[in-house]
Amino acid sequence: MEKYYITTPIYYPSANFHIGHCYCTIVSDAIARYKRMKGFDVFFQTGTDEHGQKIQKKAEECGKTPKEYVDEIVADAQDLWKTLNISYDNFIRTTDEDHIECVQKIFKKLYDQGDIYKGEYKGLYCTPCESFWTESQLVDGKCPDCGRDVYEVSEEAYFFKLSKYQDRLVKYYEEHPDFIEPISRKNEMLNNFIKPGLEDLCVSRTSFDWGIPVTFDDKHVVYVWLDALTNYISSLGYLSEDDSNFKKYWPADLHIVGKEIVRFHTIIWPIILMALDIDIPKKVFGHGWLIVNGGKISKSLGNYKDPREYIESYGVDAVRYFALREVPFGSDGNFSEEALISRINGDLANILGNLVQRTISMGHKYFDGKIENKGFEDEISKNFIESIDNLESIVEEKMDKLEISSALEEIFNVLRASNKYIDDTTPWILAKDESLSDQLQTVLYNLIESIRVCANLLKPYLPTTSENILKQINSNDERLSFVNNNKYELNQPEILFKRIDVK
Ligand code: ME8
Repeated sequence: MEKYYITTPIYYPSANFHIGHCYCTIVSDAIARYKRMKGFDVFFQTGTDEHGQKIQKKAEECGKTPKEYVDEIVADAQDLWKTLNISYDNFIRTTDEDHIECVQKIFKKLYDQGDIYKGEYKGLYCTPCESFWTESQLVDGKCPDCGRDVYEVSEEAYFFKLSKYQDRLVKYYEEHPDFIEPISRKNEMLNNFIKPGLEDLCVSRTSFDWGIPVTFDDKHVVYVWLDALTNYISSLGYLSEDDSNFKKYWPADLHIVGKEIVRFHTIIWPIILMALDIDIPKKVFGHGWLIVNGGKISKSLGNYKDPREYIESYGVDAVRYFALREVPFGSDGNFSEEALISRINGDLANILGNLVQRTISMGHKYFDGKIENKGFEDEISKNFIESIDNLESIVEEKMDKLEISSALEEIFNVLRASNKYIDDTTPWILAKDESLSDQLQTVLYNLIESIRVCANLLKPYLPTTSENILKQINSNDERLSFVNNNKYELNQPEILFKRIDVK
């Protein structure tokens, strides 16, 4: 069985999880489910990035220890992923003991081989914010975060020799044109960061202690990005006694990341891996952001809602469908409740729900729910069946290019064509003539086959709805093409998606 290792970023448990975080996780889940459906041995990982100054501060503000603080948020995140039907195989926390050990071993290894060295960090410092800044980052000469004075500081720190690997990285990009997608993000990396010259990276801090201690110099904690990126291999047992998962699943097939962290995943991460002499992930995909009312999602802007509220109001698959369908994967997109409702009414209720409801009702009305293929053929039906048969390979082509919205669009085109097939074949007229009974039954059979194939193809995206549809047509046939000789005994139809009154 071919393996497929897919990851989401590991999230900071520093603020409430919002619909933007769900976006990335839903997309990754749909890809993981799709690959499983295609017979891959999938390892799908998500998790939380729990160290660093930011989290230490938040915890202090809440009067908790950092660990108490993150434990609560992590439990909440896991609850949210469960509600969204996220089928991860592993949830990693950077406070897990085996992760900590792995990071420490990597740090020591890189130090021993001379890729990490001790030096001095020189820069500008804002004491209240405990942040380092460069001259160009200041706003009117003051801290860009709090507006207070900064002063020059030097802190003892360890550095990682990024610069030594610059040429190898560029060569890697050239030899692996699919490594970074979309292509615009690769150009951005090359032009904005690599061509001006990579500087060695500060990889330890001494001014706070909520981090992984450097084993041989314990006033230092490991820089949070070195800690976080390592999650992708620590979870597989890299440098541990049992590294069988590492041997099996590494390199990752796909890291899905937001556009603002592409830099960490396509410059720092591959260089760490080069220094460790292990393979580089096959692909890093930098997706866009979900924007709410034209801006970032945040409590202070008043546009934040707990994603569970949307799920309670509209159902989990409506939220999943919106995330997957509305925005072409890679671009930014606007999230609004109006747009969500419009997708529910337009696609889920009118096209999908309506088709299933109409077809099953006619099956009961005309044949007591017992439907089989009576072998009637005409041009309209032939074309219709052909479109059902072509769908699987079209969806595959789109999914291989990570064009998830287009894959869904194609499935909905067939669902739309199924509604049109009803209008074209007019079953209610056929039903008036006893001698056309076989023709009528075949029309309904073709429709149910279309529903069956589409429901199976929709499983990665709308798992609950697919299951519900297959239950309604009483089928467990998972084949993804038109089958001639199924026999159906339909269950009663149930409404899949209620139309939402916008008022
Ligand atoms: O960056 N729309 O964590 P994070 C789409 N811990 N995606 C969004 C979004 C939005 N409105 N807001 C956030 C981190 N995201 C690090 C990752 S990986 C080794 C370490 C995405 O919690 C964001 O783009 O700040 C990022 O990919 C992910 O959520 C986690 O963000």
